[in-house]
Order: sequence, then C-alpha cells, then structure tokens
Amino acid sequence: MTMSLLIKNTLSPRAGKVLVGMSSKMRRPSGRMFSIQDSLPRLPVPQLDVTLQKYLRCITPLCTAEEFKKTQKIVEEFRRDPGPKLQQLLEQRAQKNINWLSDWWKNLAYLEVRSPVPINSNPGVIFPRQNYSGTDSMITYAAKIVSGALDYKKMIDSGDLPVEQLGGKPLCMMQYYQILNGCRIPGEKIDSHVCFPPTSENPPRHIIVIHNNQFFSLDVHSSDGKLLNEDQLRNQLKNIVNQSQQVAPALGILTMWDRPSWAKTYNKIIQDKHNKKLMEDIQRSIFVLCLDKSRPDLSQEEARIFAAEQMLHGGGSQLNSANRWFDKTLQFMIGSEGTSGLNYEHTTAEGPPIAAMMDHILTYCEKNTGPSSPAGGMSDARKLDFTLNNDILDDIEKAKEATEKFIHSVSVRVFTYSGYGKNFPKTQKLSPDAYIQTALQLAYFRLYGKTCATYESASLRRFQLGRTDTIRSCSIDSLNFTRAMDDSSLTNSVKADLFRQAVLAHRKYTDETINGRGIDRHLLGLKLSALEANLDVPELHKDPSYSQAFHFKLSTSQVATHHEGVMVFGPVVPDGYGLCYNPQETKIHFGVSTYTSCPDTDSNKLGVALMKSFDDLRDLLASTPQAKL
Ligand code: COA
Ligand code: HC5
Repeated sequence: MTMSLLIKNTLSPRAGKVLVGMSSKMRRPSGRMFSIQDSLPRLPVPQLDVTLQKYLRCITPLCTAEEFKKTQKIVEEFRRDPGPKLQQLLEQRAQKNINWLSDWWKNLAYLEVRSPVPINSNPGVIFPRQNYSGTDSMITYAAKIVSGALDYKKMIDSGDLPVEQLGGKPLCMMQYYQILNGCRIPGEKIDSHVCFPPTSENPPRHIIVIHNNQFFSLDVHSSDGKLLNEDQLRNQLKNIVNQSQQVAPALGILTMWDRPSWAKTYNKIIQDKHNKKLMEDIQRSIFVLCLDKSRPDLSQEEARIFAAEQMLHGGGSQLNSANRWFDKTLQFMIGSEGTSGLNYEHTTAEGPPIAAMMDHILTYCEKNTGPSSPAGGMSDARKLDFTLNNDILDDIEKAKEATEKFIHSVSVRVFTYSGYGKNFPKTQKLSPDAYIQTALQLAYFRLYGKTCATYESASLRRFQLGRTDTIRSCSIDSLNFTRAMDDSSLTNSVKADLFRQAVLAHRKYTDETINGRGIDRHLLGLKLSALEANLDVPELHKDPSYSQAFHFKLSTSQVATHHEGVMVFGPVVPDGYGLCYNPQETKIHFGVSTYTSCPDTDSNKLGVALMKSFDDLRDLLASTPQAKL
C-alpha cells in the first residue's frame, strides 16, 4: 500500500490545532495494520425521528410524568423546527468530512476543557503487582517495561499490528498510531496537541525519564540505530537515578493545574529559548517513564489504593504528583515496592489501544528472560536543566496548593470480584457486558432507591476515525428489573425474566450504538450545527430533562485486558461515580472513584454493593434455570 494522508478530516473554524510534527501532513506506514482502513464505512448521521423517539424512551426512567409531558412537547416542536434544518446541516457536514464527529469531539471532550487533565480526563491503569522491593529491582523492572513498550512500538512503526476486531468486524486503527510520540500543550483558551509519527521527518528516538522531579532525555537507540537492550537500559536508568538523588522543584506539578493557569506559566517558561527546546524534548519524546517514590509500610489493601492513586494522580506533591508530565500521551510509572502502571492523556485515543499495549508489555516481561544482542555505542542520558525564575517558582507553589486540594477531593477504590467473570453470563446465554451494567443498575438502586443517568463508553471505531458514543445503561427495562429485584411479593422467576429482559435491552442498545445509531453524539451534533450556523441553542437542549439526561452520576467504561489490569478515572459530575471495569473469564476487576466533597457518594459502598449484586444475580439465575422470556 502506498503512503497516504492521514488524520486529515476537517478544519472546523473552532478547532483546536492538532499539529503533526513540523508539517500538517501525517503519513501512515504500509503494513497490515491499515490494510482495510480506507474501506471502513463512514460514520452515518442517524435518522432524526428515530433519535427523538429513543431520546424520549431514555428520559422516561429519569424524570417525573409532568417533566416528561413538557419534554414531549418540546421534542414535537423540535421535530418540526429547527430539527430538520439542523439535520440537513449535519448531513452536509457528514458529506464533507471523513468523520463528522471526530474533530468536534476532540475539541469539546478534550482540548477545550479547562479543568486539570488528571482525574478529570487522564485515566490510570494499575499493572499486576510484582514481587520485588528496592531501587535496583525497580530499575530492572522499569528496563523491562521500557523494552516491552519499544517492542510494541516496532509493530506500530512498521504497521504490523493486526487489525483489531469488535464483534467480528474490523476497527479503525488510527488511535494506535497516536499513543506514542505525542503530547498535549496548554493554551489559555484551548489546548493543542502534537504528534510526531514514525513516518515524519526525523522521528523521535528518545524517552523522558523523571526521577525526584528531575527530567532526563534518554536516546533509546544506539549509534547503529538498534534499540538498546534491557541491560543497556538498566545501566542508563541506574545512571539517571544516581544523578538525581536530590528532589528538584516540582515543575511537573504544573501539568496537574487547571489549563488556563498552566498555559500562562507555560508561556512564561518558554520565553527562555533553552527552556523552549527542553519543552519540545518532552513533547517529542516517545513516552515518559516515571521512577516513583513508594511506601513500604502499607497493608495489601492500602497498597492497592496507593497504586490506584499513584497511577491516577501521583498521590500529592510530596509523593509523585510532580514526578509526572500529565500532558504526555503516555507515561509509565514504576515504584520501588512492586507497583507499576500507566497514565495516559486521552485526546487522541481510547482505552483499548492502551490496554492492548499493556498486554503486550506484560507478556513481554513474563517471557523475556535475557537481553538481546547488545546494541552499539550509546549516548548518556541528558538532564533537562530548565531555568525557572522566581515568578515561575511562585506559580509552582500555587499549582502545588491547588493540586493538594484537588487530590484530596477524590476517593478511589479498587476491587476484584472472584465469584465469576464473563464465563457465568455466557453460560446463561447473556452478554457479559450487559449483565455487568445491569448489575450496576441494581447496586445503584439499592443504595439510592432510584436510578440515574448512566454513561457507558461505546466504541465507534467500526467507522473511519471513530471515537465513542454513549450506551445509556439506565433504561425502562433496567428500572423495571431493579424495582422488582428486592420486592418480596414477586417470584424469582419473574425477577429473572425481568433481569434477562433488561440485559437484552442493554445489548440491543449497544449494538445500535456501535453501529452508529446512538443518540448522544447525534443530539450533540444537532446542537453544534445550530451554533456553527449562528442559530440559537434549540429549546430541546435547554430543557431540564436534557440536563438531567446528561448529568451522568454513573460514568462507566469497559476496558478488557488479558493480564490483571485495573483502570481508574474520575467521576464526571460532583455527585457521581467513575467506574471502569475489566471483565476477565473468571474475575471482574474494577476501579471506583468519587469526590469526597459529596456526602452522598461513597466509592467503597458502591463497590461492595456491586459485588453483592453479582452474588445475588448468580443465585437468582441459579434458582430459576427454566427462566424464559
Ligand atoms: N451468550 C453467550 N456469549 C455472549 C453473549 C450471549 N448472549 N453475548 C456476548 N457474548 C460473548 C461475546 O461473544 C464475547 O465473547 P469473547 O469473550 O469470546 O470475546 C463476550 O461474550 C463479550 O461480549 P459482551 O460482553 O457482549 O461485550 P463486547 O465485548 O461486545 O463489548 C462494549 C461491549 C460496549 C464494551 C464494546 O462494544 C465496546 O464498545 N468496547 C469499547 C469500549 C471503550 O472504548 N472503552 C474505553 C473508552 S476510553
Ligand atoms: C484505561 C481505561 C480508560 C477508560 C477511559 C474512558 O472510558 O474514557 C471515556 C471516553 C469516552 O469517550 O467515552 C470517558 N469516561 C471516562 C468519562 C467514561
């Protein structure tokens, strides 16, 4: 296949810039990874009537009868005007662009958002705990992880990754191409993102290593162009650790700050030409490796929470929050007490490509027993000696203060349910994902006596440049079931039937969504079409039912891995939960987060309630083997 243009989709006037190296063109390698890319379908615009009808169904369990009546009227009005006009504008956009949604989404969901990126946007992934302790072992394991990541990079660079599939259909592989060599850059109004792909002129050859808040640039290639082997990497990392025994000013904490504040300080930093070059070193690097402080004195349970915090936000400026560059698309963290994991900046990719990379790295670490043949001469790591004047140091202190508050506002818990995994729902001929989501609805209902708008990420990667849409897990069917489950006047057989019905409804909604017939992005597209045409925001989008429907107290996502990874991300509303789950064949791992400022949420309680739901559902289904619909 010849090299062809990539990324180019549309240039919306409001778009935050996605800069690609020094040129506006990005090429992709030949190889099987992109073999079907151009034949993938384009994201369709759903039919207006269908979306509006579905919208009314979705808000039914969320609003009162009176609110529903009002909304029904607003929807009818919208169906006549301005709905059709906006639909037409959206269809025109879809004609002109490979993907009508992806640029809008990149800006709206990421680059325009002004709150700090960690917790709010960047997810953390906790790798399985290793049985080692001490700095030397940390360095040895870090060298393995780096080596595994570079091994994966080879496949990305050559375009040799197999095309990922979902439900037997091929997926767009563009995201894989943007998880390395990339970085977000703060802007006062809107951020930008840079990516230096392997096909660009002079592609990146180095990683950034951070230890004790000090930054080093490490070329991971030898003079003959080969990748450094594990021994060489270990020696280099050892040298870096030896050179950075003192804790440096907390420069990295700035990437935890709100974006406008960080952007102001960033502009001050890069006024110095040398600093600007160093910033570019970070932005251009393949990825960041953080060699972290650890706490050896923790119980097993405390260590799990520590690890979750380490990956999500670094645990505060005294621990590892300044030993980070949260703008970097990918950073690995390794601690001295067996903890490791990663954090990634979300602008260019969803969880599955990151999860696939994690699996590759961990398999590599397990299999790889010794170093490959030594590469040629290598250059020593270079310390990035930023010049930080008093003004910048003051900003760092302010960012520290804000960060401490921010970090303490979040509670995160990690769970592993060992009763069963995907295997049990499968024996019941039920979709495991839909089963888990319905169990979560039950857990929430049991805690609150009501339901809430629930978001589950659905992949749109069946389409070119596809990102996500929403599976609305709270449905009329899920509420029918959750209300019935603890009703002692109903038989188990009735409850099991209602459960199955809810699971089927969820799976049907999933199928519609991943095939481009979701309602959330469509409704968003209609609103943005109005704004771009200088029309008023439609009444439909100003209606309290709409706000209610988009106030996702449960923000959830499934990211599956073969290895025992647990993922965590923050809630999207102050009174909500973030919940990421990893269903394996015989276990379900999940991470839950809440804001401590909200007296009504409790990450531990929700986790425990979810595990009880899993137990109770198994018992329910086991007691009603004849259950039929
Ligand atoms: N009976 C028996 N088995 C069934 C079944 C049934 N009724 N329904 C599904 N299964 C099987 C599937 O064949 C599949 O088998 P596998 O384990 O061999 O692959 C397995 O159960 C899982 O299917 P299911 O649980 O239905 O979910 P899914 O894998 O189709 O995933 C989503 C559902 C929503 C998670 C997926 O469509 C998606 O969008 N994933 C991406 C989400 C994402 O991007 N998250 C990160 C955002 S940053
Ligand atoms: C490694 C786990 C990453 C999961 C991240 C994720 O699910 O992000 C969602 C992206 C999207 O577009 O649905 C957003 N969410 C965290 C708010 C669910």
